[in-house]
Amino acid sequence: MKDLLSRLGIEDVNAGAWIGTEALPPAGDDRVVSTNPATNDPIASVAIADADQLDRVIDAAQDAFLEWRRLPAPKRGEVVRRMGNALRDHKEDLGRLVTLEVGKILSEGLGEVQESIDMADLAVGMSRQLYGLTMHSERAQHRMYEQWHPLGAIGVITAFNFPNAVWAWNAMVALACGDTVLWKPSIKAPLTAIATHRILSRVAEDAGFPHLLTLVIGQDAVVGEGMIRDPRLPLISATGSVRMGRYVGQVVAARLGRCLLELGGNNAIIVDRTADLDLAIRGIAFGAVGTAGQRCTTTRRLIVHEDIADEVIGRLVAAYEKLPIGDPMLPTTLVGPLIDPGAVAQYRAALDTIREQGGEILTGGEVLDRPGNFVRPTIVAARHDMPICHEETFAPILYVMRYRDLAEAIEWQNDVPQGLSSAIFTDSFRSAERFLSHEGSDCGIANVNIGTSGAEIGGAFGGEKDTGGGREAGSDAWKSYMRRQTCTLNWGTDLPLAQGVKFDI
Ligand code: UN1
Repeated sequence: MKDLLSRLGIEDVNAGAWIGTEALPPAGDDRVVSTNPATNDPIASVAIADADQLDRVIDAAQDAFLEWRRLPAPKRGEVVRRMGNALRDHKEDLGRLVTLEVGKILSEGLGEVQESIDMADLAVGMSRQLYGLTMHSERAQHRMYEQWHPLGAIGVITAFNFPNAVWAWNAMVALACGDTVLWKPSIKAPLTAIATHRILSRVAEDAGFPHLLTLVIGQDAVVGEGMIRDPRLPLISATGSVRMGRYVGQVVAARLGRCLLELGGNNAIIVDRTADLDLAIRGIAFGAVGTAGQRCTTTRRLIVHEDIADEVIGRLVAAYEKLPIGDPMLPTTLVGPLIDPGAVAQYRAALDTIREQGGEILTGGEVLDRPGNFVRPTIVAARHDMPICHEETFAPILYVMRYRDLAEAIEWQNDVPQGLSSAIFTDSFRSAERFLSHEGSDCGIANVNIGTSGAEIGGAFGGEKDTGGGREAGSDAWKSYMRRQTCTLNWGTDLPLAQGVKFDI
């Protein structure tokens, strides 16, 4: 572990405020300790940033923006390309650090860094495709078009569960768009942020733009609050709980800033009578158990046709009982720990509530008697009207409910406050199309014969309702990071007014 940390420049005590490669001296004695969730042993600590440091960091990000936006977009893309290569060079180490710090299994830790590399590649292409539309003017010898300009320094607030990739969704695109990026990572995953920030800030420095990336690690009430209130950050992109997003959205709206919110999910898989159960079982297991149930896209509800419910449940329970739980660094492990003892307490509390509300635990339902935050993935025989099925518990708990007809299944799938991801397993063309129609899933993501998690970056990622409405990563998500300008040019010798208005002087 020591070797890994020293290769990534992580020290026993690390700075919590960074302007490019420059670490600001500690503001005081307050430290946050990053711990390994598989043991609860400390890894290293970070001197947390205060409001004055945040102020300096935002100033630096804004000054850097004024320079960076002058570079043509494809040349900015070239810097992003080099960042992608730097991530490739450090993929193994960064992936291991993700696993060490947040406990996801190593193939997911590596996959997360791959997701960031993919984002860099995508953003390089985008840097040549930041296109606007042209419109036909109603006036002779006039031309109308829209163009997109860089927006400013962007504030990116990320959660512990994707401590690298979700930042990259935002940062790689924002950089290509001509913005600079201030990152506030979760204080549960500060080391991944520091290591990533330092690697990519070296690239930025070599390219002659040393302050493209800035980083603050601190308390929500201080640096989070400071960021969302600061008009120097025209866009705040925040990932986390619905409660957090509702607050951030309101504060940023009050200053008429822009928000991009990626909040909770309560994702369901529907399995209809025609489904290929071999596919379905694997899709459900990865969706519900992957990342120990700590993805926003985790499958939390299984809505299964009553005719096949016994078989599906039987096969799932058998699969769950064989799941290798343990050290996430081992290649054979499929279930790592929850992030911290607080998450274990929430898992326990959810189990109590499930029992009170009449749910029956079919497998799992226990905390492992060993160091670290290990819990057994759990399947619950549930009913749609149990209130807990409408909440997001960030743990591997799957609620199974039996339906009679597809209309009922889709109604249940949609009848929760969140609207992130959804899926159906079916071999029926009619069921698939109905699920994808305007009367089908109301989520931002809707899949057929694929689980709810593990989206590729080429599409726009995000969800409706309480999930916050934001879209990140691919497609035209870049538009959130730029400002649109509509331009009308008159190349004639007359000055006609639109809508036929006359104003002759
Ligand atoms: C998250 O949990 O915040 O689709 C993001 C997925 C991943 C991203 C999850 N690509 O599961």
